[in-house]
Amino acid sequence: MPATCTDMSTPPSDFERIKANSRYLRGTIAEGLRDPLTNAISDDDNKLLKFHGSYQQDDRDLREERRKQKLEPAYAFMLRARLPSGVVTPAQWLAFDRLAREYANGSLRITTRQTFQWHGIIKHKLKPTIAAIHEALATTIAACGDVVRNVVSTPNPVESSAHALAYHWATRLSEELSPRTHAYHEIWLDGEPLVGEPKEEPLYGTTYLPRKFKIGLAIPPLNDVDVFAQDLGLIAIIEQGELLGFNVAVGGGMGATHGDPTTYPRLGSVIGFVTPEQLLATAEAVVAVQRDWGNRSERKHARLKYTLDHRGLDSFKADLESRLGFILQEARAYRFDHNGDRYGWIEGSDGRWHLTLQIESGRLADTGEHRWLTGLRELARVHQGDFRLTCNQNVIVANVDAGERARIDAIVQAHGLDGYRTHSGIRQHAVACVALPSCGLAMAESERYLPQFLPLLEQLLAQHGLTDAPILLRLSGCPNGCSRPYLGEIALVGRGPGRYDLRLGADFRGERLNQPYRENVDEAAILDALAPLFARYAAERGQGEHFGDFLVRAGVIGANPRRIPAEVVA
Ligand code: SRM
Ligand code: SF4
Repeated sequence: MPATCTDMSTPPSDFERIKANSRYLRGTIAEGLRDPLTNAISDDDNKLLKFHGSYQQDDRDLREERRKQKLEPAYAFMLRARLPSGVVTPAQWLAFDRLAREYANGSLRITTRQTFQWHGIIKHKLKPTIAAIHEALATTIAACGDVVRNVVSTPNPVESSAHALAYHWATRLSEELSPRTHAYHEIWLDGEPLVGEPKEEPLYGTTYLPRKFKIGLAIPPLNDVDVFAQDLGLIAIIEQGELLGFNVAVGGGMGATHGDPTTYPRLGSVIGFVTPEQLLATAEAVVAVQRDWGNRSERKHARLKYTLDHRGLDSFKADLESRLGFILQEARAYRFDHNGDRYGWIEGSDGRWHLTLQIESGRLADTGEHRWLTGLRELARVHQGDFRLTCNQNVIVANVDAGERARIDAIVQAHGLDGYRTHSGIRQHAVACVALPSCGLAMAESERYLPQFLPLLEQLLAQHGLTDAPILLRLSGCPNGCSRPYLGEIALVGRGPGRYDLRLGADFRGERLNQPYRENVDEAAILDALAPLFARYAAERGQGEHFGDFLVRAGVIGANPRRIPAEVVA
């Protein structure tokens, strides 16, 4: 029995008590928001607040100084929207941009799950911010918490009719699996307070899920959502322009804890194929099995990946099929080419155009030479189509008439948003998580380190004529893996200030995990380790061979066992 297994007679964790007693996520959040004596809310409410899309944080740059001055930490709230498939209308963009400038820290942050985060909202501004998001016809409910999160999907639904259908299904999933509690309306939108005991949540019950649950839908050949990093990954099977259905992959996840081998990143296992008509029932049943089987004693072992490894894939599938009343079909063949974004203009099948811009670490702000927040606001003022956020933290100006392209290009250029044209291969494929100063779990810098680290790598690569080599670089400030670093050809995972684990050798398609290469090293040691590998890659690589594949073929690192069964990869 794997070490992750916990005796199910172990009492539930404290978090379970908090959920059960919360009257469907109400707790005393409303009262806490009104308390003028502190900028914080209680610990219990803070746990419930996540289900409403927000985290209490404190500015870690100021923590020590405020402690010395015997002041309360600089508390503020992070807020995350729930935007299925990352679709944002220009009107929504303008509303979100205003909130960033008026209530948050002056930036909008595109996340690795194609939505927006606002940082630095002080307590009494949280309610008006959420109300304004609601007015803009969006929501923050279930953007965090032990529920099905924002459903992500290949972010270019207007590229073909099959893409549009995939978007339709991702949105349906997001709606169907949303919590039903009225607490959100009561607390944030001045909805009528409930009298008596609530009777809600047919799927989730009073204790919701044991842990967060993520769903992603990919359309081959693009794996731009990293479908195997999802609790439930769906691979659209399209033949001759027709959406036949979806391969189902379960048990993906990235999070781990340093020094604890009972926690690990895992790629989803493909267990079969369902038709579009079977999709909602299947997703709901997968969620229900995890609801009933997941570990509610030890949150570290509560994700679906541990449930599967503990109970066995076969018994999971058997229970799933008995709940569904049908057998999953054999998984269909598919092939992914890559998991990055396609920069620049692309024409859709209906003759409309889509422009993907690179936004370093997804941070839209006006800093230094960058005028990116303003640039996107200017685009939103004139753009007639919509925007799509990507899981690589970028943005697509989507659905543009051919005649409008020049006007869009001019705004892009005027605000320095056209870097995608000239960026090195590694810069185009770099993703960094937020980390310091807002993330309470960060052990090292990530987003703020990327601008320092990238030029050093670029210099090394240039020495070997590798400036254009597309290499997936992922930085995370801790092993939770919010940038999906275990799927980077090169990845840094934070250990402590200025120190990282260097991991190497994932593939370019999101189908193979990387391996540790150096542990707990500083910048100099990272560059020393990489320099000879770049030299060998330049000299010995095969035609079109990617860096991660080369490292495995050359025996620099062992191939991490691939959990995607070879027979379904065409
Ligand atoms: Fe994450 C926790 C930021 C995508 C795995 N993540 C956090 C928190 C909320 C820290 C906390 O719990 O106090 C971070 C807030 C930082 C801040 O100041 O904004 C945070 N995660 C992010 C974002 C913003 C990273 C980014 O740079 O874009 C991403 C928001 C996604 C969204 O819009 O929903 C983000 N997080 C991810 C991903 C990637 C993905 O889902 O594709 C992962 C890995 C996949 C997975 O879930 O396994 C991820 N975040 C985690 C974990 C580890 C979970 C685990 O199973 O162990 C934590 C910690 C936890 O849950 O206890 C975490
Ligand atoms: Fe924070 Fe760690 Fe996630 Fe980075 S990977 S945002 S440091 S929790």
